[in-house]
Amino acid sequence: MKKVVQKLKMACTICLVIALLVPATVFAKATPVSKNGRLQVKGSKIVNEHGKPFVIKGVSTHGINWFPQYVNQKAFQTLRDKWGVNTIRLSMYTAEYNGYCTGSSQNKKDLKKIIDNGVRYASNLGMYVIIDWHILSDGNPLTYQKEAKAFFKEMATKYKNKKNVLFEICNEPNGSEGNWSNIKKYANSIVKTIRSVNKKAIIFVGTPTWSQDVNEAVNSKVSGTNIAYSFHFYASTHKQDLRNKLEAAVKQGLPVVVTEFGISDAAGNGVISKQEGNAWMKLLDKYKIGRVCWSLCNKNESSALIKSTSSKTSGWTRADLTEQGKWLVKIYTK
Ligand code: IDC
Repeated sequence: MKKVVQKLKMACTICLVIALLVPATVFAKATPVSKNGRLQVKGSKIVNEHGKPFVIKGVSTHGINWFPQYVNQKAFQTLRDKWGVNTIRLSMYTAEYNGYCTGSSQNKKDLKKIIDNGVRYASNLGMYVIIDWHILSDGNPLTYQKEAKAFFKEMATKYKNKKNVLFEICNEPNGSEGNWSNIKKYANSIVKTIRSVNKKAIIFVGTPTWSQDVNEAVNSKVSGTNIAYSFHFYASTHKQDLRNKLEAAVKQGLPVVVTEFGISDAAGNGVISKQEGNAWMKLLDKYKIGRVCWSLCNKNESSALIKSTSSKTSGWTRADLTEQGKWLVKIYTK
């Protein structure tokens, strides 16, 4: 009996010593990035570092120029732990709302600081982060090509060792000058700039007509590796004919990610359609297509995820969420 007690004591001491020696990080929660590592484009799919399909489940900020308060670590943690989100998109308007290319040089610095904070919070939490060059009223990406080159050179250099940083180089080309020929010209040049310092990060290229015409890219791809194409939809406006367009492109092998969507109308407002939203999710699930929902803010519009009456910037409960917000959490956590 004495011997048994002695052995038990010994075992306890050993356990205690091991527990003290093993650093706390070993016990840290597995995160999307710790489990999946660097994402890559393989055929028409986004895969993890083990070559297995990875589905981006993201939330986009509204313009960080407009709603910077949501770029905080607690917010991202709520998204990761309570909403099932693995990716944050940091949207930086280039023209509107103190846009990067239209504001002062102090404004440029402020915006880059927000991006830097956002990347740090996402990295701390093991989440992916998309840096989005949010062209919109500047429909032709060539309009601010010079600024984009300098910006992406800086970002690609700064984050070249970060596995979790992805680049979206033109949110939504539109208008007659936002055509595929101009987008390609722009993309080839930006891809070259990024690749001169950063060989591997995924680059998303927007497509004509507010990132709907993925068909244009099918037989006319941008050269390089780890490049995918953006497709955007707003379910209350965009329905089956657009789903057909997306499906056709994916069937032809085009790597596509829905880097922005909502279930409101295309203006980001009006009635929402959960029914159309569900039909879209069914299609995206079928092909394991990534998706990022617009937007993390409390603006009084139906595409906002937080109610305008809630001023919380993290730790939201159901009562703080809009109809789209509640729908999204249900979809992402099911
Ligand atoms: C919308 C915002 C809205 C803002 C408007 C104009 O929700 O508050 O006033 O932009 O800047 C997009 C764009 C995205 C739009 C969104 C909804 O990428 O910037 O945000 N949308 O209209 N493409 C299709 C829809």
